[in-house]
Order: sequence, then structure tokens, then C-alpha cells
Amino acid sequence: MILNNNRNSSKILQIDDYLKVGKIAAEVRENTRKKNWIGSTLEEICEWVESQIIQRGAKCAFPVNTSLNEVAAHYTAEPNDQKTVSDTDLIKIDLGAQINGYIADTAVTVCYDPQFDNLVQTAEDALKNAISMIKIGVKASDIGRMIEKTVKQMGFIPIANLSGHSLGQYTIHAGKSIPNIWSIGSFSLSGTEAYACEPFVTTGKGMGFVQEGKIKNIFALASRKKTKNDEADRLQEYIWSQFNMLPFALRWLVKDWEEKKPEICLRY
Ligand SMILES: [Co+2]
Repeated sequence: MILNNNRNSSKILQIDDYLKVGKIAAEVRENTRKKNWIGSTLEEICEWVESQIIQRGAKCAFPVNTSLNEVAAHYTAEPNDQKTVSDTDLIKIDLGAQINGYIADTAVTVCYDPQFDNLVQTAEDALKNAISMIKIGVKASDIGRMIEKTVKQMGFIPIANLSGHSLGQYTIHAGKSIPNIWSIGSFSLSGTEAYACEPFVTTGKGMGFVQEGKIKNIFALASRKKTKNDEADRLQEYIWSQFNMLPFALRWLVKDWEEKKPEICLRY
């Protein structure tokens, strides 16, 4: 996030929340990086990381994503997901924490197979180089150019249709993209907005684009309206009270929603 020097504005509270939640997310990410996950199920990873966020006094801004190998992003464990990490897997663990709706969004790639060390290191370098240029007035397209250059120099390709993004209160994707390649039609970073910068790197064999997968297990309210089904309405109120408009996992509802099966209500 970019801090404005003008601290006597009403933004002070939100800056404090951003700093607090950013510190929490970074700590949890580093602890996640250090742990040996070989033999753990995706569900165990999600629950451990989510509990680390909660223990530090923040809430989850979205379900922890545990995306294995060719899955680039946006997969959270299903209820009782028994997929297990092996020593040849490469796993992206993406976590979000929020305080009063102000979000820190960060990720780490974990891999125990040395043949992918360069790939993982390249993603780290791309992020470091991108962060080093971030200040008020910098064009998002120039950050994309830096990410693309760093990645291609190492013989890999950036994923063009995944990107970083602006963050709003209770809003993960607040409308602006920080691209992973140079692109036209860009905006300049402002001093009153938070951004997530998210380089994704793939091997030279890939196309550099992701496709939609089949499994859908992350949901969010798009609007609040009556469904003509009492239980579904109660679930909707529960979702609103717990997560606002932020994403949630079926896994969370299965654990905490005591009425009828939440997967049935969700269809409404
Ligand atoms: Co993000």
C-alpha cells in the first residue's frame, strides 16, 4: 500500500488497519513458507493458515487458496478435501486477512522439487522488482512491464490473464488491474488506495493464460435479495453478517451453519 503523507485526514484509521493487517498477513505467510507441508491435505493447510490469521486478531478476507501444480490460483479445499501434498508438488498458498474490511492479500509458492527452484525464485524476483518501483504516480502498465521483463529474462512466461488489483473496504477486486505484462489503457497509482501486486509465472512450455476450472468452491454475495426460501434467506443473512460481500468457502459453511445442508441453500 502507498501511504499518503497527509496523516491528518480521516484516512488515519484505515491506514492503521492496513498496517496492522499487512503485518499479520506477512507473518502468517512467512510461517506458512517455513512449514513442511509434505503429507498434509489441502484441507489441513487451509485450516492451519486460516487459524493463524484468526489467532492474530484479523479475519480471513477470502478462503485460503491452495492451488496445486498446473492449477494457478483460486482453488480452496473442498469440505474433507483429501488431496495430499507430495515432494514433487508445487503449491501456491494465497491468503487474505482483513480488519474492518481493509484487506491484505499475499501469497507464497512452496515446492520441494529442486527442478522448480528457478521458477519459484523468478516469481519472488518479479514481485521484489515490482515492489521496488511502487510509489504514487507510477503507471500500472510499467509495473507489468517490469514483471514481464524479469520473468522472460529467466526463460519463463508471466500469466497474462491473472493480475494484481486495487483493494477496497470489503472489496477484493476494486476495479483496477496491475497487469503481469505491459498493457495499454493503464492508470497511475494513487496515494489513497491499496493494491495487491501478484506476478504469476509459468514454464516456457505454457501458453501464459489460465482457463476456468470445473470445481467451484469459493462463493460471495453479489447482492442481497429475498429468495422465497426461508432457510436460504437465513443463510444469506448469516453470510452477510459473517463475510459481508467478501468471498467464503463451502467448507466454512459446512462447519458453522447448523441448519439444512448449506450446499442446497446456496443454490437459491
Ligand atoms: Co489477489
